[in-house]
Amino acid sequence: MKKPVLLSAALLLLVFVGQSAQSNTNFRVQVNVSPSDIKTYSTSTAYRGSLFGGLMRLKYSNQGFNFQYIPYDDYGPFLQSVNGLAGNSSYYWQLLSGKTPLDVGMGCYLPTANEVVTLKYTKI
Ligand code: B12
Ligand SMILES: *[C@@H]1O[C@H](CO)[C@@H](O)[C@H](O)[C@H]1NC(C)=O
Repeated sequence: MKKPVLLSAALLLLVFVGQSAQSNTNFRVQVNVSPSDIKTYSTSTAYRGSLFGGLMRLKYSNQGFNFQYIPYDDYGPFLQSVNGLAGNSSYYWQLLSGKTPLDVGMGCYLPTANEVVTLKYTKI
């Protein structure tokens, strides 16, 4: 007698879990200007959101992080400056996950939970 009730409750729960929004992805951003000038920040992006989203949230979170970008039609935003330090003809802001350079820009990259994404001021 109680079984159909339990079964419907279980089905409702499954439907709810299946359709509910997934939680945000928390990750960290390390700004590496030089070995003696490294700062780490915490941020988040939407579920399967972009690194760009995480940097925008970080900028708005008043942790003292700022950045500027140049939009490119094909590849999305190019990271031009971080905390006032801009790239030029000899240096650029390289994007890495741990020690591995990303093979896409910040508009295409989807950070995973607890990942450390590094923005490294690097000689071209
Ligand atoms: C040269 C080059 C660079 C140079 C550009 C400056 C220079 N000295 O010329 C430097 C070293 C700065 C660079 C950096 C990066 N690059 Co690059 N780059 C290239 C490359 C080899 C040629 C581009 C080019 O000269 N095109 C010809 C000119 C005439 O066209 P253009 O539109 O004016 O080219 C400009 C844009 O391509 C822009 N650019 C270059 N790389 C990137 C990356 C992104 C995300 C954006 C938005 C713009 C951009 O700079 C070019 C010169 O002004 C291409 C691959 C290829 N063979 O096309 C990869 C390529 C465009 N880069 C790529 C990547 C991933 C990056 C980085 C994210 C790598 C990293 N891990 O840090 C960084 C950008 C980080 C940031 N600050 O946002 C990817 C983009 C893929 C994608 N879908 O996002 C490509 C396709 C290589 C790949 N992995 O397949 N890059
Ligand atoms: C690029 O910027 C770096 C860091 O500010 C500076 O040391 C370098 O001289 C600049 N290079 C050019 C070509 O402007």
